[in-house]
Amino acid sequence: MRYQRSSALFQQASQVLPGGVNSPVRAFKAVGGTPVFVKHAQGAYFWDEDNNQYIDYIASWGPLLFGHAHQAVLDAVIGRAKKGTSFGMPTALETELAELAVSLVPNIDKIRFVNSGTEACMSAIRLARGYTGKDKIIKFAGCYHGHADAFLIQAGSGAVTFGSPNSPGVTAGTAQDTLLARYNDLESVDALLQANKDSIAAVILEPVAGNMGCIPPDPGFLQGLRERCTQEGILLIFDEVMTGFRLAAGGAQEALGIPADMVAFGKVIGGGLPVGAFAASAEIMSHLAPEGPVYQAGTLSGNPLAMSAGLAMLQTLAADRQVFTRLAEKTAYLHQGLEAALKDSGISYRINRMGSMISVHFTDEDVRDFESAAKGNNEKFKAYFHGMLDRGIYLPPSAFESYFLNDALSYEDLDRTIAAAGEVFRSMG
Ligand code: KE4
Repeated sequence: MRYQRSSALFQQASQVLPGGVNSPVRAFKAVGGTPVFVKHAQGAYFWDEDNNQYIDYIASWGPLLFGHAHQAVLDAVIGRAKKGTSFGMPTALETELAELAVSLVPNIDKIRFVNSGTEACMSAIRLARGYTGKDKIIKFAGCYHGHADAFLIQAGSGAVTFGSPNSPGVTAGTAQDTLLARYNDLESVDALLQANKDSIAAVILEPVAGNMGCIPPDPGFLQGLRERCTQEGILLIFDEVMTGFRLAAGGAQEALGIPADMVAFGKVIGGGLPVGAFAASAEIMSHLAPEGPVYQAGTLSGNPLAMSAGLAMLQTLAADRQVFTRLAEKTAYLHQGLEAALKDSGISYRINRMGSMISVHFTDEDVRDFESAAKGNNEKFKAYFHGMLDRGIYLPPSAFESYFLNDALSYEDLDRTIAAAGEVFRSMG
């Protein structure tokens, strides 16, 4: 592969954009090398500025369930743009998308649109605190809920795992209200519940983790959280920015059968345009401004251009529920192919998968939380990533990310991917 144009563009970008990108993971820091710059994309493929073609396994980090430039979304956005892109006034489109989302997702009566998953999770936490009158939240090490201060917290020292900032600019004051538990470990939650009686507003987690690679919940984990939150009067918040409208039309609540008190969305709900959302019962949402006292606002929230993309996306998946089965089957096929290629390679590995989310970990122990995910051999991951990139297969440029399959992927694409992986694993072994 030639990367001259991308390299030149990265140099130029780095003069005026911090790190040359507008979101850190794109800069290839975790895998080294120079990020490829995309010129255009269609279906399961994109072409970089050097005209190299790739099979895309990130799908814009999840939004593009049906692949790039899906006709229904294009038609909606192009048609809508001609009528004006944003008004700062209510439009019927917002209601139409809200009604469709509420009809698809269990346990929600009302929804508020924002512009990113970060905004959705940040606002959900504020609403939970306003609704319960309590300050602390429990999150899980390795789960990512966007870059709001309350979430940029890592496990601190101390037996009860008080949070400490994991980014400059996040204050100790903020960190003290974020408690860290271990994913798939109900005992770590119980310790925090005991040590913080009557002061926890919410537990927030990715019901299927995708930011440690893909980590499915152990059987009983989510049910255990549900029971504890119900018992303690704590709101259970599912961050479904990744899983929403991807695991099922009703997201993880439907796929896993566990009811949340509040749900945050992003990615698919915007069809590739900036949309986030958070949703809950009418009772909880009645506390949100202007109906209630918890303030939240946004200039471009619900703008008709983004709403038109989200509506086209949700209408398409609502009318084609088989897409979730097709995606799960394609992901299982890829899993089997990668497993077959790895089995005789002499390389230690684990593959985690749920629905159309999958990740490969170069380790000899099961990956079921951040600690075990962090034991993966990153040198092997880098070799795998670049070996696949050079063969025209674009994987997430970090071991702590999930693949996101899209429905435009054909079985020929999957076979090409598996064959490329076989070559790479043989070169790594
Ligand atoms: P955004 O603010 O990036 O739209 O959403 C934040 C967010 C919230 N919750 C979950 C479960 C998420 O995965 C995300 C964002 N996901 C990352 C990929 N791991 C987006 C890619 C990026 O940061 O550039």
